[in-house]
Amino acid sequence: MMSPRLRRAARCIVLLFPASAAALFLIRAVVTAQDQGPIARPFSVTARRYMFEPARIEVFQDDVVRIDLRSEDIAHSWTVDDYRIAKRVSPGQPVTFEFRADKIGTFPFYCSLQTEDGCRQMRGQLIVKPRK
Ligand SMILES: [Cu+2]
Repeated sequence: MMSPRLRRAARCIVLLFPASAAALFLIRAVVTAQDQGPIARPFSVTARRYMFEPARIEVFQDDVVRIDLRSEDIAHSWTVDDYRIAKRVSPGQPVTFEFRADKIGTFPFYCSLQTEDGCRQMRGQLIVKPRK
């Protein structure tokens, strides 16, 4: 944010030098762009006997990944060891969480709950690609 005094000074400069109005506009546009930070990447993930939907999540490095996780039947978890994430979800109680995808690579996710043997089959991949 510009302080009132700075804004007054800027207006004064604009009156004296009209060409600087364009320059000020550009500077403000650049500052605004920097303020916006990383892009949030939302995903709705459904867990059910015995799969995740989607089973493949692709993002770019440093994206902020937001997972809206829900279960359609029993309690499951969405676990990614390499990112130290283990989120448990119960039916009717969706959970939302975020993390920064700071490591490049292909990371398996799975259900770590042992309530039912079938949960061992619940697998997917988090793919974090390098930014170009
Ligand atoms: Cu499970």
